[in-house]
Order: sequence, then structure tokens, then C-alpha cells
Amino acid sequence: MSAGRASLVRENPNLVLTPRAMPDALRCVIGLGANLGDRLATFESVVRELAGLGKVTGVSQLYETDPVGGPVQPDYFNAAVCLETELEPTSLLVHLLEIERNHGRVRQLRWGPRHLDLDILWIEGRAIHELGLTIPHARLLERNFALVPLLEVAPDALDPNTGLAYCEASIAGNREGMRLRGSRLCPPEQVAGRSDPVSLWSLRS
Ligand code: A4P
Ligand code: MG
Repeated sequence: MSAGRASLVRENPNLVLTPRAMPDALRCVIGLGANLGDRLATFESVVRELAGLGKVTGVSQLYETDPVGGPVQPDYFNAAVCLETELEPTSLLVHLLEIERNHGRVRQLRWGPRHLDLDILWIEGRAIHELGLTIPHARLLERNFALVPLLEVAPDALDPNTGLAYCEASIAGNREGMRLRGSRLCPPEQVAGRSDPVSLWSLRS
């Protein structure tokens, strides 16, 4: 068990943590965003594709969110997936960029509309500041549409730079601009290895 998880368990004896599925793997949270195309179909396909990179251990609820920054653009769907993977962070990013490309992502405008955005929001115990890769994601603590789903799949997540428990962050309970659009239907273990469409969320109007 990592130092962060061990101290969290010590300080919160009633907290139940899911056992790590792959003890040598990195526990990562990937943020999903899309505001073009069939957003639900894209997300359901992406979760299956992520299951090909390791073990999907958690999928958040599905949120529709007001766009933040950039030009006038449609509302987003946002969600988060917890993935245990043996890939190193830079290789993980390369795979995510490929998945984005396969879903029609074209980069034209910063914070512009997109068929799919996959961000590595957090990796347990890792702080990375490299050209082209910053972990935790540089704006994680400014964006409730990223932090709220992250906490659903990794409620014990700590900031590797400061030791702050993200659940204590000021925006952790702030759902302004976020509407719950889908409750999760399918447990993550049913996603792995499935190539057929699988309904992960039941949509609410
Ligand atoms: N990069 C660096 N660190 C990372 C990381 N941790 N994960 C680099 C993924 N990529 C990372 O990203 C540009 C480059 O960032 C990548 O090539 C990679 O090398 P991008 O996806 O092309 O650009 P972006 O998404 O427009 O920029 P960025 O900075 O990721 O933007 P954000 O902060 O993700 O904002 N409003 C709502 N409601 N919902 C959204 O999902 N998303 C954005 C994008 C704006 N407004 C939004 C949403
Ligand atoms: Mg991005």
C-alpha cells in the first residue's frame, strides 16, 4: 500500500478502500470530455478502449457541464475513469492521444469544441513536469467538472505535490454548471474485454 493510502486508512479507520487490482501498476484517473458528435456513444467506446490499456477499476457518473473558457460552444459531457496500468505515463499519454485521434479529435483552437478530450488528471504518488506532460493536470483544482468525477473513482486521492486530500479542496463539493446526466449502470469489471456496445450509464433528461 502506498504511503498516501496507508496514512489515509490510519486517519480514517472507517474508510473502506477497494483493494488494488494490479499491485505493481500505477493507479491513474483519466478525465473524459466531449461536446461534439454522439457524446454518450463516444464515452462508452472510450471506456472499452481504456480497458485495453490496463484494468478499469472505476467509472464515474456522467455529467453535462457548461463550457469553461474558449469560444461559444456546446455543453460538454464529462466523466472520469480509474485505470490501473503498467504503462509509463508518457506511453499512456501516447495511447490516449491515439484514442482521441480515432474519435475524430482535430486540434484547431485552445479550449475549442472537441469530439473527445482525454486528460491524465492524476497518477497516484506521481508529480510530473515535463514538456508536453504535467501531472496532476494543471487545472485540476480549478475545474469542478474534472475534480468531482475524479473523487467518485478515487475518493482517497492526494495531491502528490502538497499531500492535500482532494476531497478537502474548496471546489470538491461545488457542482455549479454541472448537471447529472447519467447514473452508472454497469460495474467496471463488465467492461473489460467487451467489444460489443455496453450501456454504462442510464441517461436522465
Ligand atoms: N498535456 C500536458 N499534460 C497533460 C495531461 N495531464 N493529460 C499536453 C493530457 N495531456 C496533457 O492538450 C494539449 C497538450 O497538453 C497535449 O498534447 C499534451 O501533450 P489538448 O487536449 O490538445 O488541449 P486542450 O484540452 O484544449 O488543453 P488543456 O490544457 O488540456 O485544456 P483543458 O484544461 O483540458 O480544457 N469545459 C467543460 N465544461 N468541460 C471540459 O471538458 N475542457 C476544456 C479543455 C475547456 N473547457 C471545458 C472542458
Ligand atoms: Mg486535453
